[in-house]
Formats: sequence, C-alpha cells, structure tokens
Amino acid sequence: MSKSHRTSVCIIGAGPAGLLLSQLLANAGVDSIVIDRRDRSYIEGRIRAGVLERGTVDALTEAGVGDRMHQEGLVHEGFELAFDGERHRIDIAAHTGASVLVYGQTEVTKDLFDKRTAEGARFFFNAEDVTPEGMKTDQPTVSFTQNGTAMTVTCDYIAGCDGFHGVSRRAIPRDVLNTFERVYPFGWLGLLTERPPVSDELIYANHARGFALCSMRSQTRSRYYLQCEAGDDVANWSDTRFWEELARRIGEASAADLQTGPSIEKSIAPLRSFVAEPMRYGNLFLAGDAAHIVPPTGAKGLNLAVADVRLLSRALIERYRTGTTEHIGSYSQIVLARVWKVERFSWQLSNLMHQFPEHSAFEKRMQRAEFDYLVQSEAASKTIAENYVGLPLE
Ligand code: RFL
Ligand code: PHB
Repeated sequence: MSKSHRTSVCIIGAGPAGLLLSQLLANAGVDSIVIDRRDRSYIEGRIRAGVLERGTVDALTEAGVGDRMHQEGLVHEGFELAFDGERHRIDIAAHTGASVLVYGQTEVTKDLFDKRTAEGARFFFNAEDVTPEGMKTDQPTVSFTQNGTAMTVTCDYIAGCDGFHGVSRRAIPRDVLNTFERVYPFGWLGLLTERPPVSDELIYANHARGFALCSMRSQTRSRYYLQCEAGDDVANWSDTRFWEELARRIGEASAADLQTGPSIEKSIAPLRSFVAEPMRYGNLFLAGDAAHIVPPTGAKGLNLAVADVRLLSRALIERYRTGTTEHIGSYSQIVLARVWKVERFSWQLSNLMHQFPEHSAFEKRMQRAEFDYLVQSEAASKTIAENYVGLPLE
C-alpha cells in the first residue's frame, strides 16, 4: 500500500539548508514537507561548522531562530593567521565594520528543528530510497519508503538540500550537469573538548609539520583541527598524540596557554572543492552541499548553504505571491556567481595554510612570500577580512 501526500515545495534533506528553507517558506505562508534519510538526533549530533558570517546571522535572525544564537554566540572581530609559530591578527572589524559569530552548526540545527517542530512542520525521517521524479513536469514527485511503507509526495517544486552524497544532484541527467572538482591530498582531524579555548580568537596555523586550527564552541568548549594524511584513521590518533602534535604546530608560546583534556568527539573529514552546474533542472533546485563543497579552511560551507537558501526562498515566495517566475529562472546563474567567488577564497586560504606533499622548495618559498604579503599589506588583509566576514548576497 502506498501513502500519498501533497505540498508546494518538497525538501529533500533536513540539514541547515533544508531546515532554513522550510522555515523561510513557512514564514511566508508557503507549505513544505521535509524528508531525510536520518533522524533528528543523528542530524543534530553531527559536529561541523562553527563560524557564522554576518549574512548568515541576519538570515537566521530574520527567520525567527536567532534568540539563542544572539545570547550564546561569541562575537569575533578578528582572527589570527600564523606561519611557523609567528602570529598575525586580521582585524575584521577594522577592515569591514562587521564581525562574525562563533556558534556551532549543531546549535543552528537544533534551533531550526525546535521552531519547525513547534509550528507543526511535516517531517519524514529515516526515509529510504528517496527518489525525485518528474522534474520536467509541473507535478514532480518524491517517492520513498518509511518503516516498510511506500510514500509519495506530489509537489510544485523539489528542493535538493541533501548534501554532497544525496540523490538530488544525481537525478539531473549527466548530459545536463557539469561538475568541477579538486580533491586535496590531505584531511582534517577534528577534536572537541570541554576545556577553555587556547585564545579568544581563532588561530589558523601553517607549520612545516602541517596545518592546525584552534577554534571553539564557547568559553569552556574548544574545537581543534590538525591536517592529517588523506585516508588516515582516527584510531591512529590517541588524545595524547593529538595534543602533542597540536602543541608543536602552534609553537611554544601559544602552546603554553593550551588546556588539554579528554576528547568528546574526534573525526576525520576529507578536503574537497566541488561545484555542480546548473543548480536547477526543471522544477528541481539544488542548494547547499548538494551543489557545492568547499574545503573548511575559510569556514564557508554552512554560510554558502544559507546564502543559497535565502535566494531560493525569495524566488519561490515571489512565485507564490505574484506568479512571477523571473527569480526562479535566474536562481542558478545568480547563486553560482557567488559560489565561485567563495570557492576561490576557500581554495586560496587552503593553498596558503596547508603543507602540500608535492610542493617544491620554490613553491614553499612562494607560500611564505604570499603569507608575508597578506599580513603586511593593508589592502591584502582587507581582502581576506571582507571574504571572511562574507561577500554580499547579490
Ligand atoms: P548537510 O548538512 O550535509 O545536510 C544534508 C541532509 O540531507 C540528508 N540526506 C538525505 N536525505 C534523504 N535522502 C537522501 N538520499 C539523503 N542523502 C543525504 C542528510 O542526512 C542530511 O541531513 O547539507 P546542507 O544542509 O547543505 O549544509 C551544509 C553544511 O552542513 C556543510 O556545508 C558544512 O557543515 C561543511 N562542513 C564544514 N563547514 C564549515 O564551515 N566548517 C567546518 O568545520 C565544517 N566541517 C563540514 C565539516 C562538512 C562535513 N561533511 C559534509 C562530511 C565536516 C564534515 C565531516
Ligand atoms: C570550527 O570551529 O569547526 C571551524 C572554524 C573555522 C573553520 C573551520 C571550522 O575555518
């Protein structure tokens, strides 16, 4: 037996992109259904991004999910770049008049789930074999199985917010989709601990032994990352080994303030730059990681997903309010222009801050020269700051 449902926008994926889209649509009176292959607690437990751009903070505030974020988020007006233990501060506030907010993706997701649930949003969790179909018709469908029951959602539009490994992008015919990719020859090993951060601001460090990042979730909880070999196994990294390696990479002076403790979470993520074009196929729209991936060095992944969804929600709301499809038509083109700029920044900062196994002595000197220029030149520092705080939406 198959159960049928009807909605205006069927959203595949309950990550930050799908949840925020559902909220923005609901705020404008547009109905949606959200389908995910996992359940809420699994999604909330994924430790990922930590830095929110100004535009992301504005979007979450406008969506009505900003209260706890403003109370608990940490305002950061600068961050540090370090090379072989030498630290330089990039003053975001002085260069841009703006700041970023340190507030974890887990919390953003929880705030969105809380509001969506309180408003009675329709979710389908643990959905298997999710299949979008009929994207070139005006009645697309998404079918799936839940607890052995076959389900079909009929809608006007499908939003593919199902991340890099989702089904939405793969539903676009190969002769329509162009993909661009760079896989980096290393990964990031992340560790979360219930200890105060080593510094009030984030430190991105390039050291001959590899990159390290000192970040945080609150005044009492810190998040650290180490560049590790591609394909490395977390089992190779005891907490002791992690702390010793981090101390070496950030240098003696910084390590003196490091408060080590047991890890609450430890995981390895690969690094990749990826873009799929176009981000629309008929009545299917891609948003967030489903369409593009950035290496985490610029802290852009979540912010890019939010920017996509802001534009997509505006286009869809306009269509329901006025019947105009102008912004639906230009969605892919407008979003991609911004996506590529953010890809460029994330790629540049990744190239600057990591050790590349294939680099010659010449390329190592070039990297050092680029670092010196960036931190000594007012113009170059401003460039970094304006990208870090977030490029304008359009
Ligand atoms: P998400 O968060 O991946 O959510 C996608 C949702 O879709 C569901 N899904 C499916 N549902 C139905 N059917 C299917 N076939 C499905 N396949 C997948 C998934 O269960 C999930 O709930 O994508 P979204 O919403 O676009 O949000 C993007 C951000 O999550 C992402 O850009 C960032 O987290 C990227 N990222 C990081 N960004 C940073 O700025 N800083 C970081 O430190 C950082 N660390 C990370 C990351 C991404 C990681 N991934 C994707 C492996 C660490 C990791 C491990
Ligand atoms: C994090 O806190 O998880 C984080 C912060 C900055 C980044 C990447 C990750 O660039």
